[in-house]
Amino acid sequence: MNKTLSVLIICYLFLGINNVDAQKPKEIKRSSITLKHGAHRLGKRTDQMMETWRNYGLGQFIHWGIYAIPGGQWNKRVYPGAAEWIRSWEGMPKNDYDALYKQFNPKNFNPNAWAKQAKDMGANYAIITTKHHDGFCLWPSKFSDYTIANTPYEKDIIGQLVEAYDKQGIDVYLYFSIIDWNNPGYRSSIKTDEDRKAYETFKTFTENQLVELLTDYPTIKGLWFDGTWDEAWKEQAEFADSLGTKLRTMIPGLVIGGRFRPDEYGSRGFDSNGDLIGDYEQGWERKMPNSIEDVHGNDWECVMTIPENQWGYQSKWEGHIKTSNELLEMLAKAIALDGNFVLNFGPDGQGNIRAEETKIAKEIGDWMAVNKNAIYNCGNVDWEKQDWGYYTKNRETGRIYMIVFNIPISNDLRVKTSQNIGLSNPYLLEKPKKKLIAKKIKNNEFLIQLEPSDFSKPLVIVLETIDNN
Ligand code: FHN
Repeated sequence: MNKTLSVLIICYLFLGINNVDAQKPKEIKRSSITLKHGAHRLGKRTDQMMETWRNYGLGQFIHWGIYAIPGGQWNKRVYPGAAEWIRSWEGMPKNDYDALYKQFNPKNFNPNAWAKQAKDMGANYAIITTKHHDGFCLWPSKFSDYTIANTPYEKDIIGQLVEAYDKQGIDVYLYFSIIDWNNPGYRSSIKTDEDRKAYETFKTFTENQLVELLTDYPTIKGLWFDGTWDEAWKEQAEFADSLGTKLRTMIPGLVIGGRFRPDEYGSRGFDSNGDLIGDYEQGWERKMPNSIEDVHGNDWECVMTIPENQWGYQSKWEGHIKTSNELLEMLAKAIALDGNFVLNFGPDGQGNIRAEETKIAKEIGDWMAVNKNAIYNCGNVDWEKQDWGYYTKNRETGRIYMIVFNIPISNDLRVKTSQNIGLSNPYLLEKPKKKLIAKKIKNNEFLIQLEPSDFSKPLVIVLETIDNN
């Protein structure tokens, strides 16, 4: 390493530039630092598995664990945070939480019904929590006693879910929290030699559990990592990198997002050069990009809750609860910006999916049944965005869709195509025989004229384009 580079790196570390926000690409010129554990690839993965991932469109997230038993409340007090974090609250005695598994016996758990509901909603993939930050394992891990095997329920939940979702043709991704409040070797930071020794045992445990998951559930398509923000984990660039390589050899094509491993300066998501680590950007949690520029040409996924911030079961949903139309708009936006959209479900301690979630799944599913062609296999169109909604384009056929959320009072929807691209025969996806008129008002500008109608769900208009170039 030359002198200038060392000085640069020292400034970099001292000024804390690499801590700005590990989940955001930094505006640093490419290749400013040579990294051993940074991005191993620039640009998107082009293999079949990743093509499949890119074309999923809609996914389902499931947060389930023993936190579903208190459901965000203890001793009649409501925990103000996300229900799956209740153990971290002063109002929740740790011993009480850690004994909850002895009651876990979800009599109504029906993996086939869950998978069918996801299928009917239109989900092509599902991300399922195997272990959240509390360390409780929904599979009978050989490396921990804090597992489903030691509950009154006993049976392997992950195994049943993988089987049921596989049967429905929904690809399964396993959520795994690196943070594990139950493991004695776990540390959030390493301050002493003793911590370091303990953390070494934790690393071995983590590796064992991950290898176990891929061995026991070989049909899964990827791992979804969480809880990687600890200082202790951010020091594990070399270990995490080699573990990632090992896991990828076990299941070729395995998809792992950008949250898993840090680079040698502790940057996660994006390395210290601003390049994406992993297969896709995982930072869009309960938020969405606004424009295609925001996603920097990377694959990405938005994970979204129905209430403001509840992933695990919270018996008392408070604040704004999103409607299916709001969620459909997020889905359309995600597709229009080349991403996937994943909607979270938090079943209760008995294994029931709550009525509000079932209603939303049904409403989304009803819309998807008619309009899925505008979602699956679709991505961005580089035409100027209009206020009525979002364009999407089928990556194979090139067919363009307009997903309309706002109809102007004139009932005319403006379409500005790219240079010398004309339009013919637009039609509503739900009524293909009913042709709409595309009135040309300028070279690349058209008004699609709708008839006044009741409008309670987003409309999809199919566009046929004519290339006059
Ligand atoms: O702390 C978790 C949270 O409980 C939830 O699992 C979400 C899902 O993306 N991830 C973490 C926060 O980033």
